[in-house]
Amino acid sequence: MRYSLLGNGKRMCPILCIASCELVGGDEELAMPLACALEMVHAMSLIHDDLPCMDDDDLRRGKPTNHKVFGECIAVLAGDALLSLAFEHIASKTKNVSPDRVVRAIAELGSAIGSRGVVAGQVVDIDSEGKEVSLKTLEYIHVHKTAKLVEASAVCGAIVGGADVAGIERLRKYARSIGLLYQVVDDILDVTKSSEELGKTAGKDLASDKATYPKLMGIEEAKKFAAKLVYQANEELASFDSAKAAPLYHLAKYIVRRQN
Ligand code: GRG
Repeated sequence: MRYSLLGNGKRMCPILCIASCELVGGDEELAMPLACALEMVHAMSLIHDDLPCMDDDDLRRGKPTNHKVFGECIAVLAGDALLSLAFEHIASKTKNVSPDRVVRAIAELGSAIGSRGVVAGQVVDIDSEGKEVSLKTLEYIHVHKTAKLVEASAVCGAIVGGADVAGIERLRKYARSIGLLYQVVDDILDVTKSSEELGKTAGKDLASDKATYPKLMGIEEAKKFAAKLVYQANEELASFDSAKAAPLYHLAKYIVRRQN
């Protein structure tokens, strides 16, 4: 559990959760247990995603994957225990937030990662392997597999920070856009990085089986789509105080400009 949770991840979900809480006027401490829980859920999803029965990856963040170090059984159980600890941590460590808000945040997270959220995205992703995938299906996969947890991060932060319904919904849409943006940029980087490595114009991802945005719409259209998602995300922030929203503007910018 420690091996995967305390590694050198970007901590995007916790940062988003705390920034959303602060944007709506809450203190960092209100959102900290939630922020930690989000990282636990993220870590467990990576452990399970890397297993031989799923993506069968040997490396994560430049280090051997959890099951390579501890074996498959312990990796499955470490993921299970992180998921369980996440909810225990929110319920037992959140302080100075009304029980109503804590329960709403728990419900939001539970629904975001379950059979209508992250798990649904993973099911469709696995089911699509080796098949021709439409743009609509690709978007379904990423909106669920990746963006749902990002969305829950912003929404949970906003709930414990005391946001009203309109504020929560704006942050939900902002987060959905940056969650999808993350994947579009990932797909673009796969192409551009492998092009650099191979010294040719078509990178390995264009040739591989995996459906990606550049493969389905072309690299230039994928870049335009990324720019549109940044614009949509920023539009949702427009009604908030711009100084308070600065971390969230920067987060969108960071995602679109990242190089790895
Ligand atoms: C969540 C209940 C539950 C089950 C998990 C295995 C699975 C079901 C879902 C897969 C989810 C998954 C791995 C989505 C991809 C998310 C994503 C963008 C990963 C990449 O994360 P990085 O590299 O993470 O940005 P770090 O933390 O290294 O910065």
